[in-house]
Amino acid sequence: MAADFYSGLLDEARVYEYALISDEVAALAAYGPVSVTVTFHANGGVAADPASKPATVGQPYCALATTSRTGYAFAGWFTAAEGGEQVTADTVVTNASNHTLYAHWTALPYTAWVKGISNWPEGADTSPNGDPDNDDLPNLIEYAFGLSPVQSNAGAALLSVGTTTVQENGQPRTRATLPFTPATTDGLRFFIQATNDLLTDWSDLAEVTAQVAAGTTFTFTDTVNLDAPGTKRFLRLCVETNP
Ligand SMILES: [Ca+2]
Ligand SMILES: [Ca+2]
Repeated sequence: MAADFYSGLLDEARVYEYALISDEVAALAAYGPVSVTVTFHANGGVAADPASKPATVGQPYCALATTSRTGYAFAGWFTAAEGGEQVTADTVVTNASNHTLYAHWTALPYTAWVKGISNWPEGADTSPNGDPDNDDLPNLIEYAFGLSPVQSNAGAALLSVGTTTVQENGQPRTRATLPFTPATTDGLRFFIQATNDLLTDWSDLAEVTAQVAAGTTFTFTDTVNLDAPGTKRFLRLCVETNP
């Protein structure tokens, strides 16, 4: 009646759930490998790949599923949708029942800001490019400059193009400047884009993320001299979330 004894041990394992001690795991393994199905619950993320996999009690989980979620950083697989124990590829399987692992997520700074605004209108587009207050400032710009995404800031002077004189080969040269003062740099990247005539596409001129600090005016100085007759230059600031 070895088969009865075997199933009896399995029942005992179910009672213990996650709390099998190593001796018990070894005892189970001694009667042959116990296979379970591990299901991956993305918990708000895109469907896990794979959706499930077999695992063996007493052995490590090995490769776990992948998933992702816009605006969030993956924080790992856990034994519960909230809280629970973290499971990694090296974690030894002690749950002798089929079970589910849940993705946990950490909100990225922009997402945390969105969640912190309590009075979004019903159905408002809270994405970085959304503009529910119709002030022509995308939500991401409102975040970067400390404005309200639900209250119009139309006409706010966030950028002011100017000029400065630089010395080049001992000669004074006039160049365009673009000063701006972000309220935060948390989770953001800042680029300067330029075009000579507005007819061609804007192109990235410089990434200035490392030089920009919250609450401090950063002045970008262009690379093109404006002294030659007919020279035109257009600069703009581009803000992106930092994945
Ligand atoms: Ca807006
Ligand atoms: Ca606004």
